[in-house]
Amino acid sequence: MLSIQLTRSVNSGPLYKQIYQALKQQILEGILAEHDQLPSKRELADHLHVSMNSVISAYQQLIAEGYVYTKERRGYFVEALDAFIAAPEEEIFPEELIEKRSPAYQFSFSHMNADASLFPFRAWQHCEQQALRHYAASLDNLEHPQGQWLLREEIARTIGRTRGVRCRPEQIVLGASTQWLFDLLAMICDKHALFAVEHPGYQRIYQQLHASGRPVLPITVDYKGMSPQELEESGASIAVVTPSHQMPTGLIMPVSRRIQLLNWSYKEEGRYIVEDDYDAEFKYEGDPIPALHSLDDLKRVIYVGTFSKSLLPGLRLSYMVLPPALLAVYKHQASHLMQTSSSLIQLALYVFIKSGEYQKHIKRMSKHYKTIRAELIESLYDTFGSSISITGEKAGLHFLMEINTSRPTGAILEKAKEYRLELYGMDRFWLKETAPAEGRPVIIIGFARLRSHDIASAVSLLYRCCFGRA
Ligand code: 76U
Repeated sequence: MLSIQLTRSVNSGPLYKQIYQALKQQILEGILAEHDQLPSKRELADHLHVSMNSVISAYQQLIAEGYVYTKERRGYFVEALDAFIAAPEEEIFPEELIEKRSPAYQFSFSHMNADASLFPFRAWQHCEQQALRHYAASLDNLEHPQGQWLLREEIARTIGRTRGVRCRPEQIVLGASTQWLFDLLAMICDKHALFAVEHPGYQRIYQQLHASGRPVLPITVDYKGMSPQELEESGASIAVVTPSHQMPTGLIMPVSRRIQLLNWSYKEEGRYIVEDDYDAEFKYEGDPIPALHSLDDLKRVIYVGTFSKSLLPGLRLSYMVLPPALLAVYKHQASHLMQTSSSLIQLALYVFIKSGEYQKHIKRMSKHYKTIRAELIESLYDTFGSSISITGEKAGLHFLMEINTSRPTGAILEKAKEYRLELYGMDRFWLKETAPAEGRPVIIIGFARLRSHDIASAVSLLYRCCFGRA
């Protein structure tokens, strides 16, 4: 008779599970050979002093998984299984794959944050409740591939009013990240079309487009934005730009360059400009500058927006506005792809915008970021004096700081790590293969998560990174 050890303690799990495990193990190890007959249910139950039900459940599970088969009126038999061709190895998980917890920074100058401590979570919760109360029934099926209609309608209204982007909800495609939307774009744009991206620029989009299998062309950003000459010579037909606040230089593209880029797109069929308007909600001096999309009468601009900066990166909600010609291609080639962002978040956001909470939040955050940014800049100049120059500070949640120090950027970033200061340099945005010329170090200063009372300490640490003992 089979040898099976059962443990009858609270923690050892149900008896049928133990019988099932033991038999499975013996089959896999070949202790029970193929076509061996197993004891009858009654025999095994008597032998193990367990109820028939425990044996029945164990046998049923083994049959369901295919370890055991039955023959009518003859009983239970071990299935014929191939032996594994590889011997089991001692389990060693590669050291480099073990996830380390990200360091606890003292202060953050990261450009990747928004300020969660000022987010109106109560109001958000209320909107989620409203969304559940009115739309819970719609959560039981897959939503439209482009996302919830109600939210698309609300976004179309909002960007019409705040960014001058005139579009219909039908043109909007929602997605869980800007990166994913670029994946979609790569799918629906002509296979031979080459993408041009800003250099320096946003690495993640560059890498994403690269992964779509075609060369991606980094085009120099001069003092007005992406160079139209270099773009024309590159042979690209889709140019990705950040006109409201160039990532990372912070430059606001003047209308002269906007017109030049639009004219570039009008010169040939199939040319498009992707306007990535990631942090346009925050503009500190004068009125907001309308999106490049608003100047485009020939429908060559694909507008991309995100709620990562205006609300929270953790919401994972972005969208793009497709010109009708590309929308037709999307419908034909990509609408089998399911929506990637959560319906519940979309519906909550719809209520959040509709009830006016969104605009209230943007207003409050603009005021807050404006103050933090002014205090930070003042503190930087007080501490560093004339050894720094700041650029790109007129909009968005970051600016650049060039430092007149002999210490290279790498050494500054190393020091920052040592002081648990989150800090990034321009190398992060370097897309061309040629190494950057060794000039003065330039670092990117994000201020979204800085608290007013931390500014002096954070700036003094930053000073030590640049000028303190090596
Ligand atoms: C986003 C640019 C240029 C879009 C961005 C960002 O997926 O909607 C930066 C880094 O949150 P998503 O992307 C928004 N376009 O810089 C946001 N930047 C990233 C998160 F902050 C990371 O990796 O340097």
